[in-house]
Amino acid sequence: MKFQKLCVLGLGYIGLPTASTFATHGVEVVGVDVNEKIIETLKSGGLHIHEPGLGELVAKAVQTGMLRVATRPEPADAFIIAVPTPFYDSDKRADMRAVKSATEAITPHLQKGNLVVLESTSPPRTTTDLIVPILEKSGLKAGIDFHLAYSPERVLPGQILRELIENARVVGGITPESAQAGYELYAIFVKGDIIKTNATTAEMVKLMENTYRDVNIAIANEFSQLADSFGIDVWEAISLANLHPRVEILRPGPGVGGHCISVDPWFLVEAAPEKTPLVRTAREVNDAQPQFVVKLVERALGSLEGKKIAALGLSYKPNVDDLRESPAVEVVHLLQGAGASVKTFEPFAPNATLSGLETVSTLKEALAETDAILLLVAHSQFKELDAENIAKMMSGRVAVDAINGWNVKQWQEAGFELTRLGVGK
Ligand code: SAJ
Repeated sequence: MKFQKLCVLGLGYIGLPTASTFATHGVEVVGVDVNEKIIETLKSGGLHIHEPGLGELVAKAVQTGMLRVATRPEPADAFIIAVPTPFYDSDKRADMRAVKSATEAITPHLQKGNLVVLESTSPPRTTTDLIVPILEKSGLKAGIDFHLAYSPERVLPGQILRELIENARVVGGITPESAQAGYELYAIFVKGDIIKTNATTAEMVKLMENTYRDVNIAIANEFSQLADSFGIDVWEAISLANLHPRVEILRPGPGVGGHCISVDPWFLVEAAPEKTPLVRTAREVNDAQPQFVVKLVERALGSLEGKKIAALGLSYKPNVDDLRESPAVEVVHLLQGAGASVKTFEPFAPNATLSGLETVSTLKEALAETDAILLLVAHSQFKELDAENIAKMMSGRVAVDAINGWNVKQWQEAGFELTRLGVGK
């Protein structure tokens, strides 16, 4: 198939890099977002998200005239849907409203021979059961008059531009011809293998990948609680267990955050509640981990009431600025709920304002007159902190390390009583 013009719906962490990459590979791209602010920002040469290298890529795509942005789709050879699929907090069901309305926006422009690809992470059977009926309102038949495929995105935030091109890509078509059309579209820039399958398998692949990771982190977190009870060091035990050639235990921590791994397993639970006891329990174990961190801090300080704590890190993982679903934020809320007064410092988002949180923009401000220092995110700059220096900046000598980022000896020598997650006495 020839793809001269492409419409990408949703200009977020996935859509914008995808649109720009196609544009810099010779395809005319219209990037669509319903958020007018985003469109204005992009039109004026700005960027609404942070991702290394993305600014330069977008600028290049725009300057060559191959990328335009708009609030509505227009006729094209192919359409890619890359809008968010969050979940409803109340019952953890997938919120498919953005996918639905993006699909509805394509329908009037759909022509014979077009290809539509859904990239948004979605519950199994979304492509066949939700997307097909909406697109067929055009009067065209899916799989006969137009191609339809699902292709999950598997890039890691922070490395999106490289992984977009190099990662293996799964393309699931509602017919073999649709899978082939999807293959030809991504072959424009993907250097990794492109594997064809059916749409529902491709949907499951994405959910299985992130659920696998969630379950594996859950067992690491459960081990951290067991180690605490049995008076051993989970970090030592994990490194010894990992000497086994077929064992690879992940890292415990304050919980699992981000907009993917802490969300996607719920799509499986929603789709088959009676068949997912393990998946559900893993989610619950990871969601309970912030509470465990709070217990550690309480143990270290005797009580939390009226105590002053400096919390280091708010992002969902090291060296990123993304605060979505972050367990660190949850820990701070819980500490405050238990009567502590917490100052938070997030060097990757120094100006972030989060409701109910006291954020400061320097370490010095965070530490002034505090009883305890709490490490929540393993940012490189936090791991390298000098304990002697820290001691001079705060009044207390209590340190809690929730992610195994600090050297025990160094902190003890600086006079700290160091409590570590997963290390019992
Ligand atoms: N975490 C741990 N212990 C570990 C590893 C991670 O507690 O040993 C925590 C992190 O701190 C973080 C969360 O898990 O809070 C998730 O972080 P991550 O780095 O594992 O993954 P994400 O959410 O940044 O990106 C994932 C990736 N999926 C997999 O690795 C299977 C990525 O490839 C996907 O594209 C992305 O989800 C997505 O969009 O679904």
